[in-house]
Amino acid sequence: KKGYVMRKCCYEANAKRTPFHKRSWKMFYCTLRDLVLYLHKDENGFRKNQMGDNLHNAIRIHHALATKASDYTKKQYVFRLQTADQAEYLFQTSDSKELQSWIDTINFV
Ligand code: I3P
Repeated sequence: KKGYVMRKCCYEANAKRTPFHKRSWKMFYCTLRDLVLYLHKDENGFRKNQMGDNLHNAIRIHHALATKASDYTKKQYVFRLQTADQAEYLFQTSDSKELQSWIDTINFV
């Protein structure tokens, strides 16, 4: 699965709260491959380097959980991703169909 999403970091590994200057929403071209979610700047970045422009922008989703973030009311179509190493992110998708599709893809790969 591939597509543009907005992402916000909430917690880093080991449930460490993301510092204020790193908590803003950012757009990424997101691709899921081999249990890793790669976050590229744009589609160009994806074509140039299929493994990710930046390995820091790769999220391992083995034993991760995606759920609708119904408690987050500032934006629509947002899901929460909790990773095995206890990091946590919010992702905003474009509509309810995309929302469900990302959640299912992440949880059932
Ligand atoms: C963050 C930015 C985020 C906001 C976050 C801010 O500031 O405004 O949009 O999250 O609030 O810290 P900055 O741009 O300086 O990084 P929301 O959009 O969810 O409000 P937070 O600290 O309450 O997560």
